[in-house]
Amino acid sequence: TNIYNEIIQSKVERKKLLAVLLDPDKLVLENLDLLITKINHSPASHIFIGGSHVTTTILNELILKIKQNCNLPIVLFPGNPSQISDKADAILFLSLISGRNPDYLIEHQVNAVPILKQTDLEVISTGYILIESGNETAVERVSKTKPLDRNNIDYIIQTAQAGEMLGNKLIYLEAGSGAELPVSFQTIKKVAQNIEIPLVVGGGIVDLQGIKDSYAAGADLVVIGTAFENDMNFFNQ
Ligand code: 1GP
Repeated sequence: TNIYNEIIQSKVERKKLLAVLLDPDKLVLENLDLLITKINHSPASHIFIGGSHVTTTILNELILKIKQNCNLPIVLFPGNPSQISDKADAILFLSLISGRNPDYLIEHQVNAVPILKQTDLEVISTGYILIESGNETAVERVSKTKPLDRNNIDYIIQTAQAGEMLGNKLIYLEAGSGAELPVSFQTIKKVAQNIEIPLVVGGGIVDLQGIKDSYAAGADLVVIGTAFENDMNFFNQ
């Protein structure tokens, strides 16, 4: 199967997608079976795996364990090239196009190529746009970039369109994990109206209404990390 084609197909059919983001740094392996059961009973369509300090050894083990009991596609959402595992199905090949730090625009991507060439991972070019969300988030700290002004929607649109013109296959509007404010309804709406490629939205979405609102605004795929991390019954509310 081709994960990107399935995302496109869902967009055509207006079927909304949901990714649960698992951070290997925060997972307790003993709880994994229960966690997977909860994911299997949730509306999740994808599992994203990523974090700030992940090592490959844990990553391989974790993915293999998930795959034993779960059929959802596993997509890497890496912070740097050390977070690549050939056990996953695909990788969001991110370029932080809201930032002006060459390391996260192209340097890490160049360094990742020799590793990616040794895997069968499906590589999905993703324009990653960090948007100001109240508090300083890990993405901002780690990438040493400034998020885009959340009120300057025109500039956010322009950034997304630049990503699309450069050949990105997805645009990811990111408020940052644990963000105080999620990406605004208006921003999602305007960006969705102005690009053709699928739109991913995440960061700071803490209830089911937030997911619905993001879909209604035009998000094709919503990412939930912290809320599910804090409450395994999040999707059964
Ligand atoms: C972070 O968009 C994801 O990259 C999810 O954020 O942890 O706030 O759900 P949360």
